[in-house]
Amino acid sequence: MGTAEPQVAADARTPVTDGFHLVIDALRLNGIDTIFGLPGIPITDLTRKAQAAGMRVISFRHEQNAGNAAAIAGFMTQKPGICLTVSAPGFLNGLTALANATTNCFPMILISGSSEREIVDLQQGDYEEMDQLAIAKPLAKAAFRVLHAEDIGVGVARAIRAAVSGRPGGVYLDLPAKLFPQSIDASAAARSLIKVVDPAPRQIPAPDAVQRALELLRGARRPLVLLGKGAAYARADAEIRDLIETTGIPYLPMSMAKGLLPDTHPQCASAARSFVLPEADVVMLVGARLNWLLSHGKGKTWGGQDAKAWGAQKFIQIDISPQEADSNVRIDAPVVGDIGSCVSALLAGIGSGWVKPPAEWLDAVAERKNKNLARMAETLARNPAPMNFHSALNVVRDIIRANPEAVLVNEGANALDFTRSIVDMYQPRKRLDVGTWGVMGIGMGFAVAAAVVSDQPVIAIEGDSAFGFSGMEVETVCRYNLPVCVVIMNNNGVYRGDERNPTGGRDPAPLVFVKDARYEKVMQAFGGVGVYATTPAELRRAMEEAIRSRRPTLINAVIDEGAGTESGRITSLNPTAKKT
Ligand code: ADP
Ligand code: TPW
Ligand code: MG
Repeated sequence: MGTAEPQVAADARTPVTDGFHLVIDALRLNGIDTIFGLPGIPITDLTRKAQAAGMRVISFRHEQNAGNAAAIAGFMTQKPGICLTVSAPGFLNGLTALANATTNCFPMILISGSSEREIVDLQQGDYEEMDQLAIAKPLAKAAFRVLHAEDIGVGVARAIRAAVSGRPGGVYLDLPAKLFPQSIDASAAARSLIKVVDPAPRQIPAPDAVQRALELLRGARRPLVLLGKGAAYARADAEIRDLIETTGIPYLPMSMAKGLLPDTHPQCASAARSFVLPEADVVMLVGARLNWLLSHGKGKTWGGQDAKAWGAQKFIQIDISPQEADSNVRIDAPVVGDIGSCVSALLAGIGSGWVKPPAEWLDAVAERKNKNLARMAETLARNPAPMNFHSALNVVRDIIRANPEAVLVNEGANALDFTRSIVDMYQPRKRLDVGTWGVMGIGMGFAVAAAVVSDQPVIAIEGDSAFGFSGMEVETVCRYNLPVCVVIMNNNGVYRGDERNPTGGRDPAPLVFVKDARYEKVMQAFGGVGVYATTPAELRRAMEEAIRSRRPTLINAVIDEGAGTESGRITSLNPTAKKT
């Protein structure tokens, strides 16, 4: 496909360049140095030329994993992650990740090659024909198409701004095949490029909104702060810590906000979650939405009489999106702005005369927390045979404590919920998981991106079902020799592995897999290290060695097939769940 190198025009005096080089130049000019993708017509040469130009090009085995990698790279760096795919089927494979990125407020740009417009629009049956722009629009924060080489600079600039400004999200950029070989005068091309100035402008909150929030906080008897992944994304780590410690208010981190302050912080109320949510009188949300993960701010979780009833709380919500407030319950004090600016404004307004929350409240939280932590410690100390989630995750907990810089990727149901509650995080943006949708399949894409972006060891704790969605990417892990240690919590199935076909017929039950599957051999097939572990001691040894060696490793941790519960901890969303 396409022309290879910048050419010289017929008169041999005017240097020209082409669409391929302009796309690469536009990205690099904006500090984007990595592409996650999968080659093929019409973007094969783009991947080659990007690598030749010094970009990192990480080629995957399926576009969904490249897309998930781009999305989480965006979350980790505040720069849009780039996913590059071919037309129709490749584009569609990447689209799930794009939609997931938009849902989670992760900045990414899906760039897909597309077929010939004239043929697509007349539906004449082009190679991989599809009206990709129209299909992407409802799933993306924004979608653009570039038809002329001189517009590539504008197209890339718009895509970057759309992805990272305001509430971040997924952006689609459609690049038709014909664009790439278009030649253009090199000096005109250089002038057409845009280095985006201030792509994610600060948004300073209104002073009266800050005052309103402070008044509510001052009057609270039982205040609580909820930190969400928006707070983790914002990189206002020092300000957030300052706010929490200055006010003395207990806080709860949402899953991907774990580690924003160490989970072992004395004010962390995670172990008393079911106590603090209904008991709190003023709740301040910092980059967290009152969606299903917080029971929509109402119902019994929040002290309401039944599932629909509101509790008695008053809410403060810090968010960059002015439309977020009142989405589920009344927000008494919305503070609209970027989290860094909002938290700084709150801190400035607090001044020196701040009175910490009543001892009664802090003592009650501490008492509940200590009781639950003691109970958890007892459970973790047990060493049952076969190994269960607790005894396996007790090892992971120790490993992360000893290696707090490691990135933890996590998906599954029980494998997710138990890891979230058992494994403490100590540093911001180190826990990457299924996010707002609870989507399976993020595992290997996130793990590859985390290793590429951070160069830190990555530990992926995967349900055996969850792993299956992206498992082929262990080849990618091996090919790029990434320090990724995958631990499969292998309980022979979705939620558990002990179901039977009630008819006694020849087919297995829908939730179970091949018994005693040897997942570690998948990693061995590509030259990585595979370990079969049936005890916590074996698991510990293998994980320590993986961290030490930085070699691609997959540990098949064999878990009691009857240990899990249906849907993990979200049985409330599954009222017909099989009781176990
Ligand atoms: P969680 O799942 O952890 O509760 P959500 O994804 O539901 O978190 O919420 C994240 C929120 O953070 C979104 O409403 C988003 O608009 C907001 N957000 C993202 N980045 C920023 C930022 N820099 N400043 C303020 N709010 C932000
Ligand atoms: C894209 C539904 C939620 S959790 C899960 C599925 C299939 C797998 C649970 O089994 P696993 O974990 O991973 O073995 P464990 O420890 O409980 O045994 N398709 C998509 N997303 C979701 N969420 C599902 C299906 C689901
Ligand atoms: Mg399982």
